[in-house]
Amino acid sequence: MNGSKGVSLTRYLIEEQRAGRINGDLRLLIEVVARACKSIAHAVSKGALGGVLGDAGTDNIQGEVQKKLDVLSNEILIEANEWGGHLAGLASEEMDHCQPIPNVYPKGNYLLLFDPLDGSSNIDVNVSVGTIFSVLRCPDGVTEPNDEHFLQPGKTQVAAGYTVYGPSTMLVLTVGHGTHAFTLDREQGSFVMTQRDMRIPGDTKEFAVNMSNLRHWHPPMRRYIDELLAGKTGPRGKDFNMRWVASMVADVHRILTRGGIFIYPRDLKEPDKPGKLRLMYEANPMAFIVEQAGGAATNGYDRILDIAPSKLHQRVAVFLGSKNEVEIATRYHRETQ
Ligand code: P6P
Repeated sequence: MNGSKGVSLTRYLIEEQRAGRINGDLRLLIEVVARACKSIAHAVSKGALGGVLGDAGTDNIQGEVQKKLDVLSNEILIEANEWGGHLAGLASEEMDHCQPIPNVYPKGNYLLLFDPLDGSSNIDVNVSVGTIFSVLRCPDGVTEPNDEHFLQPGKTQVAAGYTVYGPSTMLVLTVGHGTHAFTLDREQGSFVMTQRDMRIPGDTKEFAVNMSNLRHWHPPMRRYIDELLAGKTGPRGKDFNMRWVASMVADVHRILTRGGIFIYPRDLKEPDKPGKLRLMYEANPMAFIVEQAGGAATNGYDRILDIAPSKLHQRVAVFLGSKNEVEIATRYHRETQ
């Protein structure tokens, strides 16, 4: 830990509020989301003993089979956030449309978007999964937000974070002033800062991609990966290593911790889709977190945080992580425009 021993998430947020960088409602929102993530961590950690593994028997709007824990995590986040008075609405990967806050509760000025359990295909094989969240301001004067009100570019986010349910449960957060990591102290039941100001090295020898899609990639993506695979004898002059957890949260956490580049490009397997990952509640929050840690995030051509959304569940190609690698891969794509 770098000089932040014992600083709880609550204390960090109070200090951010005292410094005028966040207000009380945003502090409450983040505390509530963190508390919901503790409940999700508890459910995930029970595994087979909790009776929550396996499929829910339903599909989400993405046409993906929902796991029981997808549905449970979604319900935990909704129940935790709807009564606090800090939100005007929320949106989730697991729900077709956004959900306004019921009129029985007071409304706030924020919009919360989340992927309640990213990487859920890994749950049944006991591999790390995570929750990803993004916070936007609700447009002035809007008390019944609809999907349109959520369609704001990622650079307008006021906070973003993820919780990775791994060997330890860690919440990684940015409110626009650096990226910080908090580890769940299960005995105290609180998140404690274990890394202040995470920094992603500009260079790396590690890439994360699903290589089984190689034959479907467009030429600039093939060129970039072929050069990495050529190693010392190739144009990059060094050997690279590969990791692919198939949980974005786990792969991004590794990159935040020791560098790397994460790629999910558009491909010819589904040519009508601009990518696999979702812009609003996967790519945008991760891009904010990564940029605040000195990294970069593009869709191969443009900065992800500059993309003007057109649909709540729209997909996007993702190149994120060590700045110099993202710049090389992005340059190769721009050269083909
Ligand atoms: P593939 C999980 O389903 C996810 O949305 C991300 O967390 C992960 O990076 C990616 O999809 C894995 O995709 O095609 O390798 O299964």
